[in-house]
Amino acid sequence: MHNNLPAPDAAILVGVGVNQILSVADLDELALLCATCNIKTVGRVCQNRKDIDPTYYIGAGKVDEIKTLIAATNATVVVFDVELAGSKVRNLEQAFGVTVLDRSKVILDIFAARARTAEGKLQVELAQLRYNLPRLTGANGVMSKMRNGVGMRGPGEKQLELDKRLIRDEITALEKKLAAVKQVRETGKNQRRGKARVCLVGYTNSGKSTLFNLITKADVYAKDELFATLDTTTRAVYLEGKQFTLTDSVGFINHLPHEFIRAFESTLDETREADLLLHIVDCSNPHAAEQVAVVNNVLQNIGAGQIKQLMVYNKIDKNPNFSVPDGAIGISAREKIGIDKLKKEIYNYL
Ligand SMILES: Nc1nc2c(ncn2[C@@H]2O[C@H](COP(=O)(O)OP(=O)(O)OP(=O)(O)O)[C@@H](O)[C@H]2O)c(=O)[nH]1
Ligand SMILES: [Mg+2]
Repeated sequence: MHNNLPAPDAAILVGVGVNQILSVADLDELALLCATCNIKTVGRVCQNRKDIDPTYYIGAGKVDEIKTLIAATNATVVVFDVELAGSKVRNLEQAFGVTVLDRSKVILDIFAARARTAEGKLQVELAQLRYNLPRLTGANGVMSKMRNGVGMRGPGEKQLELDKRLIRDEITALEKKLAAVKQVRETGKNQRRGKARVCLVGYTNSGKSTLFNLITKADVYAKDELFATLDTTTRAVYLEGKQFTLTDSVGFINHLPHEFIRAFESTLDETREADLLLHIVDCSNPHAAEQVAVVNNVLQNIGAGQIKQLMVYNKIDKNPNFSVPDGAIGISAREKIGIDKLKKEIYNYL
């Protein structure tokens, strides 16, 4: 027996553009998500098509091409940058002979590894169960990814029905637990009543926690990785005699699994009930404009689309020529540039 850490999984990433043109460069973000899960990218494949293949999502020719690539690269997993139905995962695994994951699964796994607080853990567990439920099958092959043991038992309709019922029961139990945690959170909220609430929102890795720590002198985990923050932290801030609370929370990403939005209901409550949103954008990211649209879309979805936003373009040190749009502010949370101006804007709003 060796004590060595397991070798990272080697993955082939697959992008599928349905009625849109994708290139392998569009798989950069998925590669980063995979790296966060200790999955190394060894190959990238894209296919653009008019519609989804009913068996494999991608065409049979592409399936063969990927099979060859798996053999050539010794890949142990194939990761699709789309959400796959359970039946397609099954068909693809049969064709490839290795594990098949989709983007949502990777994101949920990162969340599971990151959750720290009791509430965060419950929320992730709930999201995972909701993701797993429609994907449960009677098959219990070695490639089954039901890691919590449920669904690992034998095939057969009866067993499957039983497993589904177990999961549904577990979902109900988790929902109850979360409701209790939410009650405690509400009490905390009452104590903060009367103070204006300011919330940091933005794409993952845009610098929310770095700015939060700078303004509140807190010590929230901030790192160059996707979804460094999962739990919500709120601190009181005093600004020249005026008081407000500042909240740092989970970042958003393109194609956020919808299970996430439902499960993170209570975390997202903080955002929904904010008086002002500081929308943090990484202006050094080439996809900054797209990321702003994604964040606004999620805010719409969670019912926070109407809240007043102050656009804050961060990491200006990395992109000094960036032209900050009217009404927005350019800052560097790390190099402490533009922070006084930002505080002044917040002050004026209060
Ligand atoms: N160059 C530069 N890097 C920054 C700046 N602000 C933050 N960073 C870096 O960007 C990375 C992400 O910062 P975080 O504060 O963790 O970002 P976040 O928005 O909280 O990310 P998640 O919690 O993962 O959603 C870290 O490596 C920071 O050091 C900045 O103004 N300039
Ligand atoms: Mg963070």
